[in-house]
Amino acid sequence: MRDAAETALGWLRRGVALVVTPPRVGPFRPEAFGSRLHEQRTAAWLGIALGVAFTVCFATGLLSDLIQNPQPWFAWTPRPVWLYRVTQGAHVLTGLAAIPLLLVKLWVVYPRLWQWPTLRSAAHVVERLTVVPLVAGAIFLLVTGVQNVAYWYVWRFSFLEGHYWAAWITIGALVVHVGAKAGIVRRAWNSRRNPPADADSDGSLSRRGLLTGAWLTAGLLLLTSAGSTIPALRRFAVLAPRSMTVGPQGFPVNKTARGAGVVELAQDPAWRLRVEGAVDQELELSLADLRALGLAEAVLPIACVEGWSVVQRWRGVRIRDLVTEAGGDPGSAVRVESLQPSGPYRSATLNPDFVADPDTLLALDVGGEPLHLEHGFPVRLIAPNNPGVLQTKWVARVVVL
Ligand SMILES: Nc1nc2c(c(=O)[nH]1)N[C@H]1C(S)=C(S)[C@@H](COP(=O)(O)O)O[C@H]1N2
Ligand SMILES: [Mo]
Repeated sequence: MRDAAETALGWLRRGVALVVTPPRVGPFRPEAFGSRLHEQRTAAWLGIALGVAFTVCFATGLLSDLIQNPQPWFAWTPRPVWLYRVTQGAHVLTGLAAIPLLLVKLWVVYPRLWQWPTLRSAAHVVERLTVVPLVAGAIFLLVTGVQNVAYWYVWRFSFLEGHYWAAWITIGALVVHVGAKAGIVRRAWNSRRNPPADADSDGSLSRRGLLTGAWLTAGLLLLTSAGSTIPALRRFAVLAPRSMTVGPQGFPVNKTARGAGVVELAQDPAWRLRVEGAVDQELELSLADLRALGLAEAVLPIACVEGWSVVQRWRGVRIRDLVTEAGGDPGSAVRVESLQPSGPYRSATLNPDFVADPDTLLALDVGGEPLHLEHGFPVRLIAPNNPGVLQTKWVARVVVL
């Protein structure tokens, strides 16, 4: 009994000793991480860049989510027509640029994992613990984002839900982290005019060299990816999974007709567009009937959530004309439904601003020819400033709400 108590006390003493004095082995040796590059100012500058990238990425991602899942307090607008193209391009590009920055940052700070004493105060404990969701969340977001852009759907969970909740967790942890590191960041910022001497006479990589390398890598990644949404950069877009000019009628296809299960339905000569919900009338219109209504023209982008976008010249029937034709109120909202039997993007709801917009079309033609089956033949929705996922292809029904 006494022996046991003594053994326990011995263990306790050894435990306390271990917490107070660091073991002097492996990564715990004081000289284990000799490089000057593992220092606070480098970490702070990378942190500032990552903070900006993740904030832009978070805000644009949240916006995209809101547009796709509208809330009572939020109404997206059809003007300016290019806005979603810009915000979603920024979402994907800031995420991509964050990849090399995060890797360099983790390399700069990882020696701190072995710092002694591990835990100094309650605030320090909280700060340390939030690093876990911060790093795990950031890596999760960047990896799943890249996989999604590359159509590499390997997860068992819903990408949208996983990405959405990880974003909230990461941004929450980021706020705590920025709060804890504000002093270090401020010092780095204030010393930007006269940075401390960067003795690189020994020929090893300097602090400035490391940072320049990080900015250049991020820049190169942007340059070689942004061409899927910025036409001027198209010829550099070697890393972009989709080219703006490759596909039927000279632009990409997201969901194929076969993938959507509409190959036969869309080419059936008996196809009619049904317009429902207005008073008690119900219209059934053939392609010839639609052409006879008169076609309007609009030059509008398709802006996919995956970051690519492309502007095309569309011709089609104005949605608001269809609503009036069916005896409906032009101030209504409208749901557009596809022939596609199932899938999350088989229908889209247009709020009254979109219905009223003269550029919101059920398009029959693109680039001067009838739509290719892959682009939504016989008719597809094309609306200004509308996310690609809501530009419903192979439309069967328009419901006035
Ligand atoms: N019915 C239907 N329409 C759809 C989709 C879909 O899955 N089903 N995908 C959308 C997505 S994600 C995009 S980006 C655009 C792309 O249009 P495109 O394939 O003609 O380029 O179509 C949209 N229309
Ligand atoms: Mo898309």
